[in-house]
This record gives sequence, C-alpha cells and structure tokens, in this order.
Amino acid sequence: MKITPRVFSGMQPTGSLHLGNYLGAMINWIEMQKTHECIYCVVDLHAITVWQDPAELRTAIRQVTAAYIAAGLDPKKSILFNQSQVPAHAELGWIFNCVARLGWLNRMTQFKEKAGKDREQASVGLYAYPNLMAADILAYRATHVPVGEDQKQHLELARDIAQKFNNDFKKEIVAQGFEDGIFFPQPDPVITGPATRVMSLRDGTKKMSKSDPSDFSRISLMDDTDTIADKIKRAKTDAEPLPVTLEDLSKRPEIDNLIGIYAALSGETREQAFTMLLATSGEGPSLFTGFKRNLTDAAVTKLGPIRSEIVRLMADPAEIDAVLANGAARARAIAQPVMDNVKDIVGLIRS
Ligand code: AQP
Repeated sequence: MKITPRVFSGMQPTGSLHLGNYLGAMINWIEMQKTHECIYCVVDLHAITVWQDPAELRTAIRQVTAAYIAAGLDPKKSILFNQSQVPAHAELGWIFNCVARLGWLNRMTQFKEKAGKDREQASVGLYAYPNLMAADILAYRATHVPVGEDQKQHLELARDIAQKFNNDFKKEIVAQGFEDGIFFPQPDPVITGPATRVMSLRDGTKKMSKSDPSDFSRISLMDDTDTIADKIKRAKTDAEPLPVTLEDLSKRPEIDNLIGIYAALSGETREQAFTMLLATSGEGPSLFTGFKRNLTDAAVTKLGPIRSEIVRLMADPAEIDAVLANGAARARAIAQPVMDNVKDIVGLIRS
C-alpha cells in the first residue's frame, strides 16, 4: 500500500471555537483543501478527557461542525466527521498506548498545564491524549497535519510513535507486503500562517484558549459585533509609552499580540499593522483607541459572516448530523483497511 499525501486535523468540541483556532489552524485547513485530500475531525473523544456536560457536548459537536462549514470547509470535498463515529481512532489509540513509552508522555507540557497542581485527579485519558492524537492521524496514514504552534510537541510524539511501530514490527510489516518496512508515514506538522500562536486578550503570555475561565480572554466565533467591540476595547495593553519600532514589541506581549491579530485578519503585514498603530495613536488613555477601532472593524468584517452562517446551520441539527454521518462513513472506508493491516502486523486474529 503506497503512502499518498493526505491531510488530517481536528478540533475539540469543548466550547465555541475562537480566533486562535481560526487563525492558527482553520485558515490553513481551508487552503489545503485546494491541493490535498483532507480529513477534518471534531475530536469528541479528546473533549471527554475533561468533564463535559452531555447535552452541552452534543451541541458543541454540532456547533464546531457548523463552524467548520461556515468558515469554508466543503463537506463534499473534504471529509468532515466526529471522531467517536469511527472506531479505528480508539482501537489504534489503544495499540499506541502499548507502543508509546511512559517517559515520552511524562514530557508533554500540555498535560502538565491542563492537569495543574492536582495531577492525581486528572483522567487517565488526559494523560494518554497524545497517543490518541497520534492514532487520529495515523489511522488515515496522514502525511500533513495543519495545527497551531501549541501542538508541535504532540506532533513530534506522533512521529516517534510511527517510527517505533515501524521499527518494532519491521519483519512483520515486510512480511505483510510493505517491502520498504514502512507502514506508518512520519506526519509533518504544517505550522504556517500569519498567527500560529494567538495569545489571550487578558495576558499576552498565555495562549488564547476555550478553557480560559475569562470570556474576555478570547474572541469566540459566536461573538456578535457588540461583544467583539467590547472585548477588544477591554483587551489589555500596558501603561508604557507607544513603541517606536516593531522590535520594541518583543517586550510588549499584549500589544504584539494585537498587532499580530490585526495583520492576520486584515491580510496586511505586521509592518503595515504597526504603521497603522502609530498613525492612529491618541493621547493618554486614548493611546490605542484608534488602533482598537480598526482592529474591531477587521474582526467584525472577517468573523461576522462566519457567525451568521453558524447560526443558520445550527437551526437544522439533522442536516449537520447527516454531514457527520456521511463523513464518518467515508472516514471508516479509509481507516478500516488500515486497522486490518495493523491487526495483522501486530499478530491479532480478526474474522
Ligand atoms: N491560541 C491559539 N493560537 C493558535 N492556534 C491555536 N489552536 C488552539 N489555540 C490556539 C489550534 O487550534 C486547533 C484546535 O485546538 P483544540 O480545540 O483541539 O484544542 P486546544 O489546542 O487545546 O485549544 P484550546 O482552545 O486551548 O482548547 P481547550 O481549552 O479545550 O484545551 C489546534 O491545531 C491548535 O493548535
């Protein structure tokens, strides 16, 4: 079986998607549809690694699907589905639990951040999350994974797992007809674009996140015009005088973040965004008022139509469920033969 270029990525239905998800990953997803076979998943099994209210989870799965479509993913072209409808993810995830080493997982910074101080109370699923993520990708023998910068470490782990599986089972892989001894490809992270790491509006050193307790830390794709304006108005800046050069921003994380967001939303360069900041600056407390007004306009122009489309799509949940069912059937058709190969390689008997 030849390895063909294939894209896989996913987002967790842990709440409404935000600007970080959109600029960091989804914009690339949309671009890659033009050149690649793409599989985009709503990773609901990842979501339940922390407690989710069942009714809210169902709504979030549909809303994330609606956001995918509203942002520009085409379910006729790309495969859109929710992870739990394709058993290969969980099956391969288990096999990878047996391939990955404890030492590898112990190094994962996201687990440390999410588990916090009370690690003993974190779910086993949260700890093993990167193994399931490797399975998500490799169940389709995907070669490219467009993600934000925060996922880099998990992608490296997926590459290690693919390599260890290929090494551990090399003889059997060759015996099964994969002459070069390579069953899983080494998936490449695709971390490009104008904003691969969007930071919180309240703290420029923390990434924008769905699970941040402050709603003012993020711009959600579900925020209306007034809410976007209010959040940008309240976005933290600092009390220092106006930066003079773009380089000055390296020590001004909040302003740097807003410049990056404006550039990404408007399609301008960071230099142009910075020039706009200087040209619109006011006095004293109004220092950033003009800049923030332009930033709000750029955000509303980009996100307003996406929000309206999500709302329209959410009015017909049955239609969203039909998209997911269709995508899941197409995903199963790719993943099932891969799982059959994996079971044969590992030495499991199947009927
Ligand atoms: N702040 C961000 N900047 C750039 N990219 C980001 N991504 C997430 N936050 C940012 C990218 O979005 C994709 C989907 O992420 P996810 O939903 O699977 O979970 P996450 O990375 O853990 O995002 P959140 O918002 O922080 O979710 P919670 O709070 O539920 O854990 C990924 O490609 C990610 O890189």
